[in-house]
Amino acid sequence: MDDDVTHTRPRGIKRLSLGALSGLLAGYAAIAVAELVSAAVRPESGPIVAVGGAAIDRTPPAVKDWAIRQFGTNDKLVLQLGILAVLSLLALTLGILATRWRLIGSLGVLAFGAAGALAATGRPDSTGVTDAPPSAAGGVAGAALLYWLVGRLGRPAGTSAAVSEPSDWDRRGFILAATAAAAASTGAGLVGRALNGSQGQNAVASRKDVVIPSPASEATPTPRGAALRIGGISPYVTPNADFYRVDTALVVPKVDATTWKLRIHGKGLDRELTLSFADLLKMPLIERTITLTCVSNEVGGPYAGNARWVGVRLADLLERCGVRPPSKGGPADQLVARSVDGMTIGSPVEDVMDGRDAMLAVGMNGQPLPFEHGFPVRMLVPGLYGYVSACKWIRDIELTTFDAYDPYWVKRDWARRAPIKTQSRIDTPKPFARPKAGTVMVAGVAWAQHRGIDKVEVRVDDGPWQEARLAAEDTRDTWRQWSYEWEATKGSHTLTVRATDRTGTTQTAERTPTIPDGASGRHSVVVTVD
Ligand SMILES: Nc1nc2c(c(=O)[nH]1)N[C@H]1C(S)=C(S)[C@@H](COP(=O)(O)O)O[C@H]1N2
Ligand SMILES: [Mo]
Repeated sequence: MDDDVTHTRPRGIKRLSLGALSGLLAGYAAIAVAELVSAAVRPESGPIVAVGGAAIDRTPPAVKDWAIRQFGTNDKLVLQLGILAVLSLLALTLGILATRWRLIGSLGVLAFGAAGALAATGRPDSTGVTDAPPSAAGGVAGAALLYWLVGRLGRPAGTSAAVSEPSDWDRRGFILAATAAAAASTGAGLVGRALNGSQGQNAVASRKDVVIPSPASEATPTPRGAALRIGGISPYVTPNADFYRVDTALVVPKVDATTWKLRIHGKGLDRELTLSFADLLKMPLIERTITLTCVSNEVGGPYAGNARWVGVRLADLLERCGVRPPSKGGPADQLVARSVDGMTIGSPVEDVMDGRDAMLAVGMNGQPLPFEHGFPVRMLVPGLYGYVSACKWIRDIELTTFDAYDPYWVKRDWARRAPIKTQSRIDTPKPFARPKAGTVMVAGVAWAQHRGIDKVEVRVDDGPWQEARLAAEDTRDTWRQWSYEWEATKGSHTLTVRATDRTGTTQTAERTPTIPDGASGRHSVVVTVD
């Protein structure tokens, strides 16, 4: 009866390809609709960011370290592209499935929407079920589209077409539907993008308006001779644009300083405190040069930077609330900082109040904090690795105990307490460099924050340790440059460096991994002298 129709209906490879295409379009629509809906919720609730964030939360430290090593700060881009690739593959497969079992294909899309919604609500920064709608709506839109598009292809071969069925395969109809779906998705996606982008505009405007008052207590001027002029050495002060960035945020939080609030609460306070950004700027500000270091830094790695920060002394604020350190009978030994993106970072109350320049920083190298580095306010505690001290985009400080609460990284097997280990790095020559025989300048930086660096030594091959020349010390919270003039002879040589801190402890040769409390060992560079 409808013989001529059935045989124009796509079969075999052609049917599967059209199914795959439908799947891809459905996936695309799902993500675009989710993006659009996330603009009404918050950008972080979108499925790619949510699934990516969930993946970051669950990545074992070894894999995370590997990813950071392989891709550096591009690790997040690689992750998002990876998620897109996997999603495309899944969508394509579901599309092919749907050419045979239309409902099952669609339900598959719906299931991935549900998975995205689950990932979004399970993030540490999640505001709860309100984070579910973007992925859920995306899933529904994708499922419906797949059902509809595959419907255009007609019934699979081998099933009998009902007489009432309209024309089985309407080629032009399919092309029209597919094109319309692609166009609508692109539109939804672009509108979503634009809306999500504009949410950050208030934050950008608020940052432009920030004027940081001059500090009541200025940093010691950098002593002459603290910054050596040697090619290839890390500059004494790291420019903001070159400052390393380590965080779990797939989307850099854009916080509006005019609506930002910080709450200080918890155990042992006489009074809680809620501060606005303007309140903070009215307090006496301190300016300090502090070297920040990441616990994930491998021996010789790049995750250390030195900047001039301006902020409020954290101890002043805590004292205003009546907080006492454990040594003065205070009941709280852990200060937990929370960020707008749900990060939790725990520091010892004792360290924060022992007289060091722990601060809530608002300025970095003469500018308001860059968004990447925690605008409007971040914490810093000289001498502690960033993951136990340097909460960016901070919004809440809770006084508690180490027994009562494990913050984000501690839940992931990193140490509860982590003072920075004494380390030194050879910046020049670079590994596998080919310097000419004669005098070669070997130089780099050494750090042991809050203890200070007293000595740096260099060894060539298995020779004796030779004392390097140390640049002038700024403070014990800052790194120190060093240099050593090496009379290089032809051949392959290994240069090794070690530092001694002011407690008299020399950097150990024993190699430990970054987890749980920072890498130890000595940095070596192999060069061939021509
Ligand atoms: N909100 C938030 N703050 C954070 C982190 C994070 O992932 N989220 N990472 C911490 C870590 S591990 C380090 S080393 C420092 C890095 O600060 P930077 O990116 O400004 O160099 O930020 C800390 N503060
Ligand atoms: Mo870190």
